[in-house]
Formats: sequence, structure tokens, C-alpha cells
Amino acid sequence: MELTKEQLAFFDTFGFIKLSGLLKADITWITEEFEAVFPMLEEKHDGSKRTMIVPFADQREKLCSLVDDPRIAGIAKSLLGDDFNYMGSDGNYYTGDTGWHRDGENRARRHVKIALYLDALDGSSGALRVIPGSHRLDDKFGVDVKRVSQSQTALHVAGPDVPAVALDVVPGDVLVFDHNLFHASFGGSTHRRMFTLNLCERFGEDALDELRAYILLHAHFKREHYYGSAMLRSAGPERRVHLEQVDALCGDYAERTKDLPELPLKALI
Ligand SMILES: O=C(O)CCC(=O)C(=O)O
Repeated sequence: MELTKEQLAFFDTFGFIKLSGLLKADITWITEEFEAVFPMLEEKHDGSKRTMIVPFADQREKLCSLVDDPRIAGIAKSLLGDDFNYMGSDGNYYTGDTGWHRDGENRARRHVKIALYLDALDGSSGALRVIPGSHRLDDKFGVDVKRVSQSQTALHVAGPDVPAVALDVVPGDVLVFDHNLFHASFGGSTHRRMFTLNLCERFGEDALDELRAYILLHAHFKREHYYGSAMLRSAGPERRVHLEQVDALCGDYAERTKDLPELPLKALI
């Protein structure tokens, strides 16, 4: 599957796209696999705060296969090129609101997130809200819109009242957004389920130090490798293209992350 030129123009212009029902036929096994990851934590999610596992899809071979799925890989290739990098995954039981933020400020290359919400959500029950066009970092709007991260003090507007689009979802819908896009959610339950796949354009050979810094910055827990073992173990030649750049830099990963906390734990953000 490829995104059409109109879908690409929409993404370029607004910084996100919703693909309704794209994984509808698969959502039963995807949800079962999602649930199968969480028992690795000692504590069960009790709704008092967000529980997050990183890397997430990497824990289960079936979830890893999403990286090869022609629909997911097709979206990634359309937005990032045939040799895109897989940049990891997080799985979440969210509790409550997520304030306005960008996931990064990437100028040199595009980073995107593919998000699968596993419950039906609308704007008042925790659907992802986005500010269209806010991914354009250096447009005047892209600069001014930073005020939303302190909306109450800077604009006298509460987070939920910031003008935005709520991306209502049912399980099987796929949301794709640029890491530079401002996003948030409000009114969600204490058990809102979601996981992501992060992907980016391949780094140039002259930018590998930047890639090394990036993967260390995103190392939340002590681990042997940026990727989970199931992701590496089950990779065929096609997937390896999307892992090889990060894989090549992971030789000293265990040493560099040795002071971070260890899974299993109740992961907090
Ligand atoms: O669903 C949410 O509450 C926020 C999701 C989010 O911020 C993210 O995945 O980066």
C-alpha cells in the first residue's frame, strides 16, 4: 500500500493523517498480543498513573510483524523512503490527560509515529487531539503555537479548550503523525490502551553520531539493545533494512544504559 499524492499532501500540510479501519481485520489478534505483553511487569496497571513499556512491539514476534506488514511498511515508505528506520515502540495503559507537547523538534529528517488506540474514543474520552500545521517548526505559526504547552498562563486558555482537531477512533483505525506536531488528549479513562511504532528517515552516513545520541536519549530502561530480542530474532531481509542502522550502533548499548532502571517495573512517565 502506498499513500496517494493527496494523502501525502494532507500529511505535509497538516502533519497527520487518520487511516480509518486500516487494521480492522487484524484488531482482535493485535489486541490479544497487546494484552500479552503487560504481564512482564511485576505490578498490574491500577489506573493511578500511566503504565508504559518500552520497547513494546519488540516483545512479541507477532507484533514485530507489523513493521513488515505491507500497510504499515507502505505508509512508512511513502512518508520516509524505502529505507526508513524503525525507531522503537511504546505500549501504554494511559490514565487521564496528556498535556500539549511535541515528541521532538526534528529539522534534519522526518520522524513519524504510528499510533493504534485499542478502544473507541472521542474528543471527550481521550481521543488524540492535534493542532494541524503545528509540525512546521519554522513557520511563524509553528513558533507561536509553542504557547499551547503553557496555554493557561500564555493564552488564558485551559488545555482542553485549545483549538484543535480531535481524532475520534475505533479499534482498527491507524493514526500517523509527525513528531513535530503538537498533540494532547483530555478526558480519557484510567485504562486507555494504545501503542505506537516510531519510524524515521534514514540518517546520512555523516549523521551517525546524531543517531547514536538519539537512541541513547530515548533509552528509558537498562537493556542490552535498543530493540527487543524478538524484533531482531524474527527479522527477515526486508525488516533488517529498517533495523540495520540502529543495530550497527548498539555494540555498547548495555554499558551506556547500565545506570538506568530495569524492567520489569511499573513504568512511569
Ligand atoms: O494518547 C495520549 O494521551 C497521548 C499520546 C502521545 O502523546 C504520544 O504518543 O506521543
